[in-house]
Amino acid sequence: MSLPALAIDPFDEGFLRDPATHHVALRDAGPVVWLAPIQCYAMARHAEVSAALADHATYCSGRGVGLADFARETPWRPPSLLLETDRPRHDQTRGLMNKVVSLRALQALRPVWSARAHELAERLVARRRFDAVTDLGEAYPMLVFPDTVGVPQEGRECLLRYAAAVFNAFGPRNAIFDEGEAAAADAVGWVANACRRESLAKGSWGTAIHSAAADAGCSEAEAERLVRSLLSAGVDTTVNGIGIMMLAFATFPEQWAKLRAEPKLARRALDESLRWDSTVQTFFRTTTRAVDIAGTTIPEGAKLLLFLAAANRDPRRWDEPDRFDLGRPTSGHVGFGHGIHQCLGQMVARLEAELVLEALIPRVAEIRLTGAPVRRLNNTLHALASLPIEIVPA
Ligand code: QZP
Repeated sequence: MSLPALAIDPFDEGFLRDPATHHVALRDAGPVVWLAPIQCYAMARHAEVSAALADHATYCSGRGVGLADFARETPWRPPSLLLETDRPRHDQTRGLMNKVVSLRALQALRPVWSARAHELAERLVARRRFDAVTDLGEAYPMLVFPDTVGVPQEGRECLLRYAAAVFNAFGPRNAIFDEGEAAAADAVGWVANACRRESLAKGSWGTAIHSAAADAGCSEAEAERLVRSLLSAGVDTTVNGIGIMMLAFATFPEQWAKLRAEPKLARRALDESLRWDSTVQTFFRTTTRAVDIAGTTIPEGAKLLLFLAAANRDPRRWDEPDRFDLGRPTSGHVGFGHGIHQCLGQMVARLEAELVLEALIPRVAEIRLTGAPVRRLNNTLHALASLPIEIVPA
C-alpha cells in the first residue's frame, strides 16, 4: 500500500470555512495520508484516530500537540504541564488537577451556575431575538467560569483573546496564527498575572490548584502554569461548544421538540453536538518510534495530525453521521479526545451545556435562525462569531 499524498492544507481559509466537505476526501483517501503543504501525516477515520489517541506511548504529546515540534522549535509559550507532557509527569499533574476539577466540586457549584443560567435565559427570551454566540455562548461561560477559577474581575475580556491565540498556535504560522498572537499580546500578560496565587480568590479552583500543586512538590511557577491550563482550555471551547449546540438545535428543529418532550436528554446534548460538529477540530501527536499503519510506515519523530471532527462523522463508524440526533449513542466520539489526555474539563463543559438547556427548555418553544451563522476562523476550533436567532416563547 502506498501512502496517498494530498495537496490539502487543512489550515488554509478554504478548508477552515468548510471543513466537513474536505473531511470526506481525507477519510476516503486512506487510513493514513501525507499532507504535502504542511509536510505531515494525518488520520481522519474514526478507527485510526481513536487508536492513535489511545496509544500515548507511540503517539506522544511532549513534543507539542500543534504542528511545531518542540524537539526542534521553541514553543510560543512554556509548554502545558498537562496537554504537552507525557507519562510519568503527566499523570502527576493530571492527578492533582482531577482532585480540584471533580464531580463533587461541580455538584457544589450547580445551584449557583443554574441560577445564572436561568437569569440569562429570562433576559434573552424576553428579547426574542438575540445572538446565540455572543449573547449566550460567550456570555454564559463568562458568567460562571472565571469566578470559579477565581481570576480578577478587571480585564476578563482578555480570556477570550488569550484562548483564541492558544488554539490558533496549534496550527502553522499562517496569518491566522500571527493575527491571533498580535491580538493577544496584552492578554498573555493578564493571564500570567491572573494565575498567581496572590491574584486568585480565596476558596477558588485557582487557589485549590496552588495548594494541591504545592503538596505534590510543584514549584510556584508550575502551579501557575496549571491554573493557566484552565484558562487556556476552559473558555473558547465551551463558548463555541454552546454556540454550535444552539446551531444544531436551530438546524434540526425536531430535536428541540424531542428535548422539550424529554428534558433529561439535556445531559447528552453536548456530546451529540460535539460528535456532529466538534469544537476542537484537530490536534497533533508526534511518533516516538516507526509505526506501521495498513502497510505504510510512519517514521519516528513524525508529526501526525488527527482529525477529531472527521472521525466523529466517519460513516464507517456512525449511521447517518451528518444528522444531529439526541437519540443516538454517542459513546466513542472523540470530541473530548480519548485516552490519558481525554479532556479534564469535560464535566464542566457538560454541566454548562446542560444548565443552559435546562433554562431554555421551559421558556423556548422554537429556535429559528434569522441569518447565516458567521464563522470565526481559527486554526483549531470550529468557532462562530455570530449566530443570529429568534425564539418563539413557550
Ligand atoms: C488547550 C493547556 C483541545 C485541547 C488542545 C485544549 C487545551 C487543553 C489544555 C491546554 C490548552 O493545558 O494549556
